[in-house]
Amino acid sequence: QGAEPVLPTAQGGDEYWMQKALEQAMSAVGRSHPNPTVGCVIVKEGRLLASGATEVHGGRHAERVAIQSVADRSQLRGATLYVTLEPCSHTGRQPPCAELVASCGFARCVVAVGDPNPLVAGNGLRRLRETGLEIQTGVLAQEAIAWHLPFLFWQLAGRTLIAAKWAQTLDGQLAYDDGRSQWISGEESRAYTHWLRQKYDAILVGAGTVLADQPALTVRSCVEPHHRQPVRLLFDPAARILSCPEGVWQGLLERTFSPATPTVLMVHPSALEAARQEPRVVQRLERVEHLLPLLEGSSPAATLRAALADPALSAHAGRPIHSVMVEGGPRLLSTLAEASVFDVAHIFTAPTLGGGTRYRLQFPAPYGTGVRLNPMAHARLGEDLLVEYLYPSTQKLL
Ligand code: AOF
Ligand code: ZN
Repeated sequence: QGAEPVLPTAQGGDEYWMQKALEQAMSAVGRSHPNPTVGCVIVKEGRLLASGATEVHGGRHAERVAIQSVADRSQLRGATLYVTLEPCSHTGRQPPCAELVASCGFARCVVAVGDPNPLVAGNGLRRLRETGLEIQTGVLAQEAIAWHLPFLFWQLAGRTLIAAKWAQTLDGQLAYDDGRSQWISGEESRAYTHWLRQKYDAILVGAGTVLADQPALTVRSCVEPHHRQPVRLLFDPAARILSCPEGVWQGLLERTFSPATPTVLMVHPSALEAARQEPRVVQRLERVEHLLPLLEGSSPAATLRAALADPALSAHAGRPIHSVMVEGGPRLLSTLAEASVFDVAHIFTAPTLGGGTRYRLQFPAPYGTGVRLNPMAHARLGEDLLVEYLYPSTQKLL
C-alpha cells in the first residue's frame, strides 16, 4: 500500500479511486452471486486506507469488509469512501451498509451507480445525505454499469440477461475459412474470456460448436483467482449432439460433460424421440444427467427465452440462472442476433485480416439498416481490443 501514489481526492482522483474500487470488485468475480460483487476503497489524504469486496452470498458487503479492516476506527474520520454500487439501506442477510457508513465520520462518499433493488432504490443515498455527508454519484458510471450489469438487469428487467461473446478478425470473421478459430484472438484475450465466464451463471453454445470443438467451457488459465464454474448449456433443438461419431462422443464425455460443473442438454422432445431410434443414443442418454426439453414450434429465439425462464433449468443447474453468456458459434450467434435476443455483447477484435467468407455473422439487416450498439467499456488485451456494448433495449432500462 505504501507504493500507492498520492493523488488529490477531488475530481480526477475520484476516477482513479473508483477504478481501484472496480478492480477490487473484479478480483472477487463470481464469488457473491446472486448478490452483486461490489468493490469499495477508503482513501484519506490521497492514500489508500482500506479496501474490500462483497463476500460469498450471505456474507459481508464490500463497505463492511473495508471498514472493518481498519483496526483504529478514528482513522476513518474525514476519509472518503468509494463504492461501485449505492450502499444498501435494508436489513437482508446483512445489516444496512448506509447505517454503518453514516456512523464512521467520513467526509465524502463517492458512488458509481444506484442500486435498483426496490429495497434500496435511492434510500441508501438519502440516508447518507441526511447525515450531512457530501455525496457524489456517477463517477465511472458506465464502467460500473458494465460491471454490475447481470445484477442491474435482473433487478430492472426481471429476466435472465443474455450476453453475446465472440472474437473476430478486423473483417469480421469468427473463424478462418479452414475452420480454425482458436488462434484468432491472442493469449490475453483467451485468459480474459476464462475470467469473464465466472461473471455469468451459465455459458451457452450451439450444437455446431459442440460437435466441432467438444469445448470444456470451464474457467481455467486466468490470472485472477477464480471462484466458480459457470453451468454449461448446450442448445441443440434438433438433437444432433447425441448422434455424433463415437470419437466425438468420447471427447464430449471427457470435456463438455466433465464433472467440473453441470452440463444441461437442451433439445426438442420430438427430435429426441427420433434420435432414440438409434440404440447408441439410448445408451448415451444414460450419461446425460441434465436434459431440458425445449418448447416446440417457436423460433429459436423464443425457444431460448422460454428455456431460460423455465424453473427446471435452475433445478438442473443447482443455482438461479440470472445471466447467460452465449459463446457461439457463428450460426447460433447469427440466429440470435437477427432476433435481437442479446442484451449486451463482449466483442474481441484481433488485428488480423481473415479474408474468408464462411464463418461470420450473417443475417438480414432489420429494415435494411443495422442496429447501433452503445459502447460501455473497453480494454486493450495484448494486441486485441475488447469492447463491451449495450443493446439499445438494455440502454433504455438503465
Ligand atoms: C451493498 N454492498 O457489497 C452489496 C450490496 O441479503 P443481503 O443483506 O446480502 O443483501 C443483498 C442486497 O444488497 C442485493 O440484492 C443488493 O441490493 C445489495 N448488494 N449492497 O451495499 C454490497 N453486494
Ligand atoms: Zn450493503
